[in-house]
Amino acid sequence: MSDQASEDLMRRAERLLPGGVNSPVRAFRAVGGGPVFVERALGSKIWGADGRDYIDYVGSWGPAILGHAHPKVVASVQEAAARGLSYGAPTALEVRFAERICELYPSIEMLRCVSSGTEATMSALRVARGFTRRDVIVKFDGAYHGHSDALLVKAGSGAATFGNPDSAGVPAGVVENTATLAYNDVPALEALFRARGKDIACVIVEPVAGNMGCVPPEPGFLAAILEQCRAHGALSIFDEVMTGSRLAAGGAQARYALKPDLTCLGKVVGGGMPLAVYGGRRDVMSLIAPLGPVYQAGTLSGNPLAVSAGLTTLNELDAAAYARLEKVSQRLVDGLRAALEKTQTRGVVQSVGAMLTLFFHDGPVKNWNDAKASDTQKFATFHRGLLARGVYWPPSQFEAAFVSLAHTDADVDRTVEAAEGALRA
Ligand code: KE4
Repeated sequence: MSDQASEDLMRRAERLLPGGVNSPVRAFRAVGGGPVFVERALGSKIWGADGRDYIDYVGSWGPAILGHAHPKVVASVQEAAARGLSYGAPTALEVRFAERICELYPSIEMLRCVSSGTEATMSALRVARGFTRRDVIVKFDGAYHGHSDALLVKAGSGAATFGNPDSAGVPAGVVENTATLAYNDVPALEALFRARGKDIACVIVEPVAGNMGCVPPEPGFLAAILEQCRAHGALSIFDEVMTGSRLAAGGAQARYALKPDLTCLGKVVGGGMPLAVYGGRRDVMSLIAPLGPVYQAGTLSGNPLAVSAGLTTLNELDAAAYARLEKVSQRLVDGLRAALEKTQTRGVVQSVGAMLTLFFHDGPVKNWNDAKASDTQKFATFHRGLLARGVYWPPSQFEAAFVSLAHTDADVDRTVEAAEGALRA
């Protein structure tokens, strides 16, 4: 069923925006067909340019955990806007926000607000290199930490590989100190530290991977990262831009009872507005200007509207909210697994809390090598089938789907019915 209004908008957009979008994944290139141009959203729904509504599992890629346009969040932004949109000066709001984050994340003793997850991870890497006076950074294949140069490296194979740029415009010199390893591969991590431990500034990890699809950490994997970093004088960085305050009030680190040296947050903590955070050990964060020699700055950092949206969102996320998220997410996971079974489809559903992925793969998917063996054509057909049945699913096999507090049991049951139909197509 074509959405003529979106198609018309896409033709205009493509003349002026690369691929017609302001972020690549939105172009639907991985699933074919044109994107839905969204007119508005409320609760668990979005409305396309042609007026059709969809049950939404993108949720702005994670921020919309309360559901879209939550009245308290909207009101808080409106009230803040009436007092001025941005001052470029400190505010009491930012102090309250910082106090709230430190309450929720005991590993964060000091933090800095920025405007995107990319800025948060880029800045965390810089302060880790400044603190350790070392250059090598370690990431995992299939993980995405935003688009700063040092993190755009091609996936390796097997043992550690030192980065080949994974984007044009990134000089080899910028990524020569970026090592990549397979996610969940503790022996390879230990081998890299044996070989290069004294050169490693930090290890950055998605504590639950979401950017290769949802891949949980194997038991002991995250603890091994903290242990290796501690033993070799490197810093552990949990990139919780996606998992933070989604998997628990205190993020994946609370769920797995771990304390990284640095943490990056975004998405949920900004409630849908441009707000992200990096923070952690006081002795590390004290190196950030104007206190210390590591420079980082931002015109709109800690913007009062964004902080209002973030604070209001966090205030809604109490224990009952997380219990509900777990319950509704499990209903969806169980329903999708049943649909795979009923339609005798080769697939696996992997989830942690309110983030999940249906892989067209026998499973388990434990790393990027596993994930990229998924049947992406089958995923594309599945995605189009869901869309035609009124369900808006992340337009890539290598993304996580997000459940919000606004998703009802009826939404989930309708989604499972649509999935069964799409799987039979
Ligand atoms: P932003 O710069 O897009 O705010 O955050 C980058 C980032 C950092 N760390 C993690 C774990 C992330 O998931 C992200 C961004 N996530 C993607 C979705 N996979 C954002 C969607 C997009 O790129 O349009």
